[in-house]
Amino acid sequence: MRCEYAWRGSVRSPAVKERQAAIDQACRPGFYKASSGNVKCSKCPPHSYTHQEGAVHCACEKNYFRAEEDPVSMACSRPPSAPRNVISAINETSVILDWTWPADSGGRKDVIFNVVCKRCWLGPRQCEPCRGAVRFLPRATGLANTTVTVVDLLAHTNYTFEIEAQNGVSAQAPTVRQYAAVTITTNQAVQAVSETKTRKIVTPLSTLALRQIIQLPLLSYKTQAEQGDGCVNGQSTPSAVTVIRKDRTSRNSISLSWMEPERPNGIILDYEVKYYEKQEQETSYTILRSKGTNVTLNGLKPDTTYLLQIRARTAAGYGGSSRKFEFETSPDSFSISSENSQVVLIAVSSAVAIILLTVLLYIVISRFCRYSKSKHPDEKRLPFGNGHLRLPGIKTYVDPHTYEDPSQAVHEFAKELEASCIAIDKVVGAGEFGEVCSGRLKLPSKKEICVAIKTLKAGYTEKQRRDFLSEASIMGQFDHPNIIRLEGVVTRSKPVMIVTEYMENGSLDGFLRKHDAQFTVIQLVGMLRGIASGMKYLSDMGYVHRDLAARNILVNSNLVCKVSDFGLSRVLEDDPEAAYTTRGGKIPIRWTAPEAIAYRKFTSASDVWSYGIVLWEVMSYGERPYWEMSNQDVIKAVDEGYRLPPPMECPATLYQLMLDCWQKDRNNRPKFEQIVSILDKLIRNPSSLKITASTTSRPVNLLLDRTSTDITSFHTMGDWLESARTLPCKDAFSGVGYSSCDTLAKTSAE
Ligand code: ACK
Repeated sequence: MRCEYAWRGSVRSPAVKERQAAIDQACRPGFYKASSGNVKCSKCPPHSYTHQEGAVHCACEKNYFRAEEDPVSMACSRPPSAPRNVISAINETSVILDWTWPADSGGRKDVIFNVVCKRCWLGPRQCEPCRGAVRFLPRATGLANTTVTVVDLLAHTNYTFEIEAQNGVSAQAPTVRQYAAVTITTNQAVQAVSETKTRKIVTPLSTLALRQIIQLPLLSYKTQAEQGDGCVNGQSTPSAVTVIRKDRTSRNSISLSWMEPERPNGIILDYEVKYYEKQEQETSYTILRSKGTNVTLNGLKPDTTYLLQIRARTAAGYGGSSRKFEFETSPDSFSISSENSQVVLIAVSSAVAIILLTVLLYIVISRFCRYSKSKHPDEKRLPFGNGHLRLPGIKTYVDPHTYEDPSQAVHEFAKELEASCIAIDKVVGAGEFGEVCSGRLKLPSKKEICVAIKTLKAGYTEKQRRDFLSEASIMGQFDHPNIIRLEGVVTRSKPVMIVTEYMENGSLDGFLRKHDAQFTVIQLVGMLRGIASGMKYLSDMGYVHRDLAARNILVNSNLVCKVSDFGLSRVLEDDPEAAYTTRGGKIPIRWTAPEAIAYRKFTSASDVWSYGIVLWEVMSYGERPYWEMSNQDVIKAVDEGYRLPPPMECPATLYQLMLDCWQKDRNNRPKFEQIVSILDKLIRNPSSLKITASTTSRPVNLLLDRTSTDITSFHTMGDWLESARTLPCKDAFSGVGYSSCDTLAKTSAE
């Protein structure tokens, strides 16, 4: 009001005069005025310009446009970038395509997707537009959501789907098509045949036959490495299988098992096992496909040498073939057949004798050897190494504390590296004992690799040095794609260092927070599967982690998650989450099972509880478990039967798995082996992930034996506790129809 008055008045302030002058004047370059009259010149909106005076609008910069209906005051925009992370889940002759929003929407909100279907032939790549009955649900063009179902495809046929992103200005840049493509085959066996040569016999393992193919996207995230330190893995297909073991041989069959490739670079969908008679020189061979890491080759000739190669397949394709392994079937005289009962008798009695001898040997050795002073007081172990006996076929974790001289343990399990082979590039974090750096390791006649280097800061005590190196003694005993790999240690010069493989995306909790809501459920389940597989390996080795949490999982550039943090003193000293309990121990309360908090009962089953918390952290993109509740309140609530509610949009199947991991009775929790197989089944059957916990009635055991409410309504811990006290129990988990791991496995298998 006062301003208006001043304008009308005869005496104008300098500011008012200036403004009036701006209105009266023609606009300067860089400014425009859409209508003449009493309006001020406006600055050109983003991505537009004027070079002349008196402009009534601003022209768009190169490669930027304005849609017809865009006002001149709107920023110029451009077509979106391509959709990302396309996933296809095939079910016989239909496929569900799922993708994520383009990284760049071009500065507009009106992004839509069009799906183009092409039928392709292998060999010289030829495609033609899909004809006939192929149907898209809801439709092929103008999709606002990031999913489409394509039905009525032909069986045994290759298709390429191009998913194009468009916005209101795409029509103005018709030459730039921004699309992501995915190629699928509606029948797995046929695709395999086309890759073999000469006489081919493809034998899908009937019980293991893969009915669905999931094509995970080539995962690539901008990493620290890509930002400048040159540490990019660059590999997308799995590395070669290097360890193959013969388990059993008979006249006509050989059973084999193998280790997962060292770098799976994604989820392994299956393995191709190719074998042939050595004397046939690969002119005729058989191919088997196996979902697991073992296979039995049947129908072989007695006393014959076979050559065999294995390669793993992920969504990125086949990895390199293993070298050729040679195996022989037993000669006729070794056959165990019903006609030769005498041989059977001899074989059985020899086996019994061997078992008895082994047991006897074990008892004698147990008497003489000191039991391991394990860090798990309830779990006694037979030590080996350090002059102790190794029992063949049993690989068990050895507690470095069982060594009188712990530095001996380091040298038994970790390779000593020359400091001159290590180049430190930059500091990436801080550990309990010193800095964590990224760098490179170049060993003689080996390729340079990227590494993480943990250093021991100057002025350490002997105990600190021992504790620091104990992590290497533990890590050095493990060899698994989901466990952080130790490259070696530097102990003979200063600074003392532990060198491990480099994980470009750092800790999982931070990584998830940084990429909030950016992954598909399948990607998250893929990560969780990796963690479960690493934990299965640790529990098989008899190692109890005690501090499994997203902050102790590292992620590489291929989204492979690896369990880390194996320091002996770690749980007591290192973890900022660890708090003192009434019994004096220091424990990361929110991640720890009640029996471990109450009476220090740390077992693989308590690790499973922690895994359930990691599952919750992953599905909530790094949310803090139990939010702002105090440790004391968490202990009390968990003890009273309260459990964390499902994270937003969490599939019901995964929430059920969490609840199973949080069973009060540790014997009722699933084993890591079961968790791996449950997650595998979910990955192979993505529709089982479609029902979210927030859209179903609550699971029966959300609050164990307490009453509760619909889980949709929990937004804060307060809501959850409040409703838990007041509202009546609702239906059981009707949408999914299971309430334990066994039934979960069954449901997802179906
Ligand atoms: O979340 P971050 O970046 O990942 O910060 C922590 C920090 O060091 C202290 O632990 C990072 N870090 C630890 N080990 C590795 C590794 N092997 N590769 C890459 N980063 C690592 C961790």
